[in-house]
Amino acid sequence: MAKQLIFLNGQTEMIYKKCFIMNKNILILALFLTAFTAAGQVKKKSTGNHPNVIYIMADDLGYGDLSCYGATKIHTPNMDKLAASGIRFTNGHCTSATCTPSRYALMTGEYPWRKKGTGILPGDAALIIPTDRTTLPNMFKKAGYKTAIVGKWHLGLGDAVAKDWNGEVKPGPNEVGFDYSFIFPATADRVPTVFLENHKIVALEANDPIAVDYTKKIGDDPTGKEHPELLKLKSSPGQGHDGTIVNGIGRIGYMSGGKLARWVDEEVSSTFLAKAEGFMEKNQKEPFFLYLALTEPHVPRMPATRFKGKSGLGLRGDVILQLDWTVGEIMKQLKYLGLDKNTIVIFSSDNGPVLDDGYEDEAVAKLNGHMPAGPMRGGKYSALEGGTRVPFIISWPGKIKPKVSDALVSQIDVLASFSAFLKQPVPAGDAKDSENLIAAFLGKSDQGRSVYVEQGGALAIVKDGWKYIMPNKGAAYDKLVGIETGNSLEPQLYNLNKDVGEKHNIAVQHPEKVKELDELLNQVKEKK
Ligand code: NG6
Ligand code: CA
Repeated sequence: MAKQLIFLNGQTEMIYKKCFIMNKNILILALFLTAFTAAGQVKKKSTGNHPNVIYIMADDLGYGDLSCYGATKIHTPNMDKLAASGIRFTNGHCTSATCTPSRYALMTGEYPWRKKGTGILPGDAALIIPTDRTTLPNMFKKAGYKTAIVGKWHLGLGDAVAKDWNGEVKPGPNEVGFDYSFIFPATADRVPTVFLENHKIVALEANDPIAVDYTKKIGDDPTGKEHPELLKLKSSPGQGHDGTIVNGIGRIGYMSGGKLARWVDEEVSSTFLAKAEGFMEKNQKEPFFLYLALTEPHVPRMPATRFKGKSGLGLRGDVILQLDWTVGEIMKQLKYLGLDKNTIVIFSSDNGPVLDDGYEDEAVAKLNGHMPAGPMRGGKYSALEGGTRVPFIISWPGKIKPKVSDALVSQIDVLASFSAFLKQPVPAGDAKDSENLIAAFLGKSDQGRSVYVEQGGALAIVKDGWKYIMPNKGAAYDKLVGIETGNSLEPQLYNLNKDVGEKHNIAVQHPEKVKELDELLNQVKEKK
């Protein structure tokens, strides 16, 4: 529909919306008549028992990055509105302090550290989600939902690293339960920098095939290493973002060909938005589950031109404004389609924040006192709270009473919670770490998990507010990214109820607690 006009300019957008509202009654009447003349083909809108569910995942957004979570140097009105209309969790978590493992847990309901090969994947990795097990999307599908992923995937594609990117690239999201997929394979800073729609690279020309390599340079494209003068965003020294240059940005890895198919970073976000809006519109008459995996504020931070310079905090702040705007557009689309009262929107982030993650984009220099992790210590890559405690918001207007909840909840619990809600039993052995927290998710209870394992470099376990980080080798401070990792050869014990900033390691004072939590962590690890 004409909704695509939204990207022309603000004025066109306004005009379009006014026309839409004026014509809405006529439209409703027409839809009503069409529905009843096409007897037998009438599809039911989602109902209270089967509301639509949109899960929006930000990439590397920290606990303190939104104004509804206390940020004062950046203003995120759309996120604030979402939080004010639903539950804002103060103790909401991803499982891991990086992307692939967190997303693995969201999809499978299983702690990622149980399985080898669930660390940050290169862009040519094979699919790591099993295709014969219960997943979040195939559970929704079984319950009669239309399912889609739009955005970042980062869980591998195909059966092997060596694959032909020019044919059907599978198995992937469609094989683990998504009816529709529009994705990029890994991260915005990794090749191949292309979109895939249901197995196929978008806009790939037969006479310009794509090849991808993570071991050596291929093709004639300049690399960031050989030609730093060609870069519009400089790579940070020593972080490896100096492979093939695409759109003036050096990437991790090398690619050749597919010139027309390569994305323009400034358009990635609006492309995902358009695809998400299209899916919502097309499936407005049946319940749908949409996993919208946005790329902000992951590197390379390169927003649409109209957001550049808007935050005053450099490009990292600018892409957070773009993220906020995008969420606002999703909410508007729900309203236009008349689905706002019947859609649960969940918003969270796949790991904590990082400033310098590979590019010299002034994230550090222009921070201006902003605290991406809020009061938490650590960030991305860290076993400290900043690694996994992230924004976590659930809204369902009319059904959920707005509030702030301190319940300990995790993305890993979405699968068991919604399978209980939709009465879709999970076969024994599947989703074994996922807990049914639907009462907490819908605001009927303040009781979350009592035990939870967090993954940075080290594993940590939280029980009733006590947190134990097991001894782990490795630097306590990652100099490249400027983040405390939580690694220490000594056991660490924190009382999060009194010390959310993990300032006081009280392991020496409480040896019995250390022992109890160490044993408990081992028990969880051994759970069959
Ligand atoms: C790291 C990259 C970082 C980022 C991250 C993945 C280096 C030195 N750093 O390995 O730039 O791409 O992987 O981020 O290569 S994540 O959010 O997808 O986990
Ligand atoms: Ca991430």
